[in-house]
Amino acid sequence: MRQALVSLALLASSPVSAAVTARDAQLHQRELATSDPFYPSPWMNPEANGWEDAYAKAKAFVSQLTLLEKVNLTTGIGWQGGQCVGNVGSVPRLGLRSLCMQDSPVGIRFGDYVSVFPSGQTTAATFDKGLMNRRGNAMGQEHKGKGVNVLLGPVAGPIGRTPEGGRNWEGFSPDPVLTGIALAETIKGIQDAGVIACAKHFIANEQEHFRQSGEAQGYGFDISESLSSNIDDKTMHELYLWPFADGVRAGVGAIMCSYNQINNSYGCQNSKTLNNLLKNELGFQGFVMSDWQAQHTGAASAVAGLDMTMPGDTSFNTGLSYWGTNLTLAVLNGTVPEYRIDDMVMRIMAAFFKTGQTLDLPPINFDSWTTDTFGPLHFAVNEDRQQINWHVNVQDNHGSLIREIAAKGTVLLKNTGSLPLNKPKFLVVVGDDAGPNPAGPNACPDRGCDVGTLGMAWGSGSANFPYLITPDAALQAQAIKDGTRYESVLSNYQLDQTKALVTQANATAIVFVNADSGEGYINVDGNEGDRKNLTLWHDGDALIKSVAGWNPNTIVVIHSTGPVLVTDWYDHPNITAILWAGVPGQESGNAITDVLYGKVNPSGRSPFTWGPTRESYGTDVLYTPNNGKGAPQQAFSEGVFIDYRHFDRTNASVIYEFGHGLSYTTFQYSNIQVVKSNAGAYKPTTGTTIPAPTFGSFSKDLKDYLFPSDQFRYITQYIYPYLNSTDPAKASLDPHYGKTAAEFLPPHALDSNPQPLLRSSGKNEPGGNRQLYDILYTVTADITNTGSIVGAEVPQLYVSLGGPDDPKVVLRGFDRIRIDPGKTAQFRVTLTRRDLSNWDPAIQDWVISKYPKKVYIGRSSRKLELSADLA
Ligand SMILES: *[C@@H]1O[C@H](CO)[C@@H](O)[C@H](O)[C@H]1NC(C)=O
Ligand SMILES: *[C@@H]1O[C@H](CO)[C@@H](O)[C@H](O)[C@H]1NC(C)=O
Ligand SMILES: *[C@@H]1O[C@H](CO)[C@@H](O)[C@H](O)[C@H]1NC(C)=O
Ligand SMILES: *[C@@H]1O[C@H](CO)[C@@H](O)[C@H](O)[C@H]1NC(C)=O
Ligand SMILES: *[C@@H]1O[C@H](CO)[C@@H](O)[C@H](O)[C@H]1NC(C)=O
Ligand SMILES: *[C@@H]1O[C@H](CO)[C@@H](O)[C@H](O)[C@H]1NC(C)=O
Ligand SMILES: *[C@@H]1O[C@H](CO)[C@@H](O)[C@H](O)[C@H]1NC(C)=O
Ligand SMILES: *[C@@H]1O[C@H](CO)[C@@H](O)[C@H](O)[C@H]1NC(C)=O
Ligand SMILES: CC(=O)N[C@H]1CO[C@H](CO)[C@@H](O)[C@@H]1O
Repeated sequence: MRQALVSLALLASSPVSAAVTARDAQLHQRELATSDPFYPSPWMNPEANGWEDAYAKAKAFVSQLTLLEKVNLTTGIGWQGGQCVGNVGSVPRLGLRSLCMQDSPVGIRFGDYVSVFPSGQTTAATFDKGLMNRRGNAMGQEHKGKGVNVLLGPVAGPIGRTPEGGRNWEGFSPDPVLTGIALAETIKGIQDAGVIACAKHFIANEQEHFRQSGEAQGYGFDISESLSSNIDDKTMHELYLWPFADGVRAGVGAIMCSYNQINNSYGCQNSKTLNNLLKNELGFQGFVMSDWQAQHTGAASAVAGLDMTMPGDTSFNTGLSYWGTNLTLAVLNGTVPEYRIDDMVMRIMAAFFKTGQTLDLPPINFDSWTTDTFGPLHFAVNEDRQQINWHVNVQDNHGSLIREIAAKGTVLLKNTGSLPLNKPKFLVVVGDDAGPNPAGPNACPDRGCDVGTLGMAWGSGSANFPYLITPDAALQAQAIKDGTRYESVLSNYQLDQTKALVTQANATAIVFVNADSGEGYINVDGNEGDRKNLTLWHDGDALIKSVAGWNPNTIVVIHSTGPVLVTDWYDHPNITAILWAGVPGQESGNAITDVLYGKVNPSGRSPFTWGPTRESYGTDVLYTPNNGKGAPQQAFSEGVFIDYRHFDRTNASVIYEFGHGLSYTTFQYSNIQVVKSNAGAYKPTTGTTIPAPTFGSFSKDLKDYLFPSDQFRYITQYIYPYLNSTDPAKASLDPHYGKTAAEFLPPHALDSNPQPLLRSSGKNEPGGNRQLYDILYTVTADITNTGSIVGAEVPQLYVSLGGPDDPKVVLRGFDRIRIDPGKTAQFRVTLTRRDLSNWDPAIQDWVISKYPKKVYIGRSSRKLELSADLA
């Protein structure tokens, strides 16, 4: 079963449980979704734009490598085998140490003296490209300073198909254009700092439940395969793949394939998604790395496009690998063609050189598995005690950037005039979420609890706080400065004490509430990664309603990993302001104080819709297996209609729409202008690739691949490229060893001839056909600050593509513009061919439909004050 490559094989072997429910039986009656094979795996293009120098350097290096050294670079050394969350083998002969892969998208997981940045989702809410870039760059610098080579972020999968999705906060927004821009800016920032970015998780990794069968079994679900995300080709292109195209165009060096299956073929061996979509159509030149234990086959994953396996062992700490020894054997016996292993290593080393890294790497100066200064270099097996932590402080002055992003990512959802605060007479701050975790900000491993203020959500996407400024601490400091009387009740349940305070004359009440989520391996209060509901935690609704019942000036601040239901109280007359402060990172309290007091005039915009009920979103996590013991089937039948596209489809009412956010000043929109450019007609790409190149040569004598005998220091459980025996079947430890390539590889998997280019791909341009990015229109509008204080506005441009199957409008551009009172600024967006196209599955290309198109500019997805035809 594990060797099944083509999904049909998997289908054929899917056990039908006797206890299937009626619904399950129905599912079995129809055919499960399948994924078409696409082979051979594309090899690098020496002329790919932006990669030419890197290619030349990689070629010079890879040409010197032996097969064993090549295999070393593709295979992790095993879980907790080295200092980072992932390490590959080294090339001592040429002076290259083990490359270090490290979480996370908000900082350095398991690091000390590191910063904790606002979440991706909070950063998206700034709608500020410059801040997205600077955040990426600052995180890149911190990783660089610790000796990390690959930063495992940013995230575009999940994109946020369902608001309950546990890891949505790690990504940016359910809108693909906002996510695509944020992903690209973060990648550029990280890679400018000299570290490879790894965009993840590719692709359709939209929920935590059932992402790995083992994890699901741990929760008591009897399934043997991971969830399958079943997506049609049009939805794939117009929604889920879109941001990754921006990432590839930005030059991302690595992409992580995901745990889930796509159309019943695993993310790390799906030749359609990896070979066809990513490497061929998008022209991705970097390397594909597996998520941790997401690899399920050896040769099959190699020919399907996987380039690096993480953390290298078949499952944690087996000491065995699908690659390592097995990859050496597979190349020697011809199951994996020589050009494929060469291409894997070319991709890894090209990404390495492209980001300015050199062979004389500084040492890794931290350890993921202990904060002790001295400890085992190989933690899993407690071997080689030495200094492993140098406690290098890499924070620089990133705290001020973190504060700025968190403040500018805070969304003022409602304000009837109580904000900004100006030396209030008496401030009462209420709620668990205003205070500290009494056990410390890092008390819960990987932030796997919801105690105290929500500065960071849980899972591998977290990092250790160097400090955490709570709202209580920062607001109290401000109060003391202002001569404001200040009291706080840092609990949701001290209602008598709370009432006694907020009913006093002159009291302004600020209620802090939250809702948390995270990665599937941690269960917090019955939330197995994904949220089990969309309500506030710790009876937050009851607290808000109580306080608002007692106090006429109640301000609510929400920290959360996505939308929560505010339906019961958002229009309460005593609730004078509501703010969403996302997941802000270490400067939480300072950032919210800046906004509440008007030191930062709010300009954050909601990167998702606030629906009235859970059901109103039209999508939800699949919480119960629906395919017997086989892979649960998640049909993405809503197509591109997620979030605001869904609500707009039926003109359904929402509480706060996508793109909504208020300011302390006012803006007026006027004077939309559309200028058409002459881009010429679209020309499909034609021609072929070069034939598959190989670099260097290798011996076919198995004796040359045995473990080095002379004084070789063998580390227990370590994954090596070597053989234990010149009998390949013995060396592989695989009872089925000897199956020929023809027996288990699909047609063309070994083909090294020049391959036809796809019409939608670039000749030499990563990201797709160059002409998809031709500018067809430039749209401008004037934005005037009609209030009396300086502020930033986030004008948004939406397009109606006009067809019966198209969303009412789709976001295509935005900016965050600071405008002085009384002054006018110009908002300008260029619209590309891709922006105005639909994916046509029949011709396999982007096409501009015949339907009339319109452009809208406004302050949110539902406040579209200006419009014009795109003629
Ligand atoms: C999944 O199946 C749908 C329906 O046949 C197809 O349109 C789509 O391209 C497939 N996607 C993948 C990745 O196999
Ligand atoms: C492979 O990597 C291991 C671990 O870093 C190292 O000990 C070994 O020498 C490397 N093998 C080769 C052939 O370079
Ligand atoms: C080789 O791969 C097979 C699975 O394909 C696995 O059972 C075996 O343990 C691996 N061998 C080694 C030496 O890691
Ligand atoms: C080649 O090696 C791979 C990896 O160990 C193994 O799975 C396969 O059965 C081998 N095939 C032949 C023909 O020896
Ligand atoms: C404080 O409360 C008293 C009693 O209600 C009222 O007279 C006074 O105007 C209030 N002062 C402020 C600054 O709100
Ligand atoms: C929703 O989940 C949270 C967190 O587990 C819990 O505190 C809350 O009580 C739940 N809400 C409802 C209405 O069950
Ligand atoms: C608003 O607050 C006042 C106390 O100032 C209270 O009497 C009133 O009932 C509250 N309004 C609502 C709708 O709860
Ligand atoms: C959508 O709803 C709004 C507000 O309820 C209403 O004004 C508008 O006419 C509706 N539009 C359509 C197309 O139904
Ligand atoms: C996979 C495997 O068989 N590994 C063995 C190779 O040889 C070393 C040294 O003799 C053993 O310790 C490994 O277990």
